[in-house]
Amino acid sequence: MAVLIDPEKIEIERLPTLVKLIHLSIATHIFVGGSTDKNNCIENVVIELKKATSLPIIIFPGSANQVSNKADGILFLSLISGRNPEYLIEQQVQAAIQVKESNLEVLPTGYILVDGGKESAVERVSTSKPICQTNSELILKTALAGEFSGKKIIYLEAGSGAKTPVKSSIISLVKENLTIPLIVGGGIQTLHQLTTAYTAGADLVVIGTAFEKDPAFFNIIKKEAIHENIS
Ligand code: 1GP
Repeated sequence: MAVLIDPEKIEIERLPTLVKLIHLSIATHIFVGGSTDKNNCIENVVIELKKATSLPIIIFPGSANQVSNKADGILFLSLISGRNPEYLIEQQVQAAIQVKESNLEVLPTGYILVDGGKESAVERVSTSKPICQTNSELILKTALAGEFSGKKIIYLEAGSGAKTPVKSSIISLVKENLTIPLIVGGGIQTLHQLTTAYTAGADLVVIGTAFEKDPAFFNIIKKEAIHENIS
């Protein structure tokens, strides 16, 4: 499981305490990023996290402004569910030299926004529409097009704070047809939803909002997860 930290939403002084809680949980990765980073604080957040943890820190950027050489890797995202060139290729071009000159592990990722039941920040910022979860064929075709275009990961995103996470039937369908890893996130707030996503075939599940709402959430996940044998 990956914990998502949005630099815009976290107070930097809280990070050491937060990391202790993350260490109690089953998290294997920390993702850092957000649809916006108005105060340009991503680098400071990464630096503070690196002081406190040896878990891999992966940038999950909302734009080319969110590249930090201090992290371990970057999801080099292309919003392939949308048709806005800004998020298909323009931001990537803007970030390219900085990424090239960094030591970041580059993880080319096909990012697919599906409808999570309310307008997401990704939808608002990218001005691109999510794919309806009833249109499983389009979601699958988009994921396959991502793999065939050379993406190394597909990320199925219902949007941060989604009312409806990605349906298990969608996760299974995409997973069965891909040969590359599948990340799933958006709206996962309970252990049941987490286990459902993994059982359906997610390789990594990302959780942000549930942890922001209740910092004890991952401790609960740890205790129950051991019981249910998730890792
Ligand atoms: C959003 O997939 C992530 O990009 C996590 O979503 O904040 O709803 O957990 P939540």
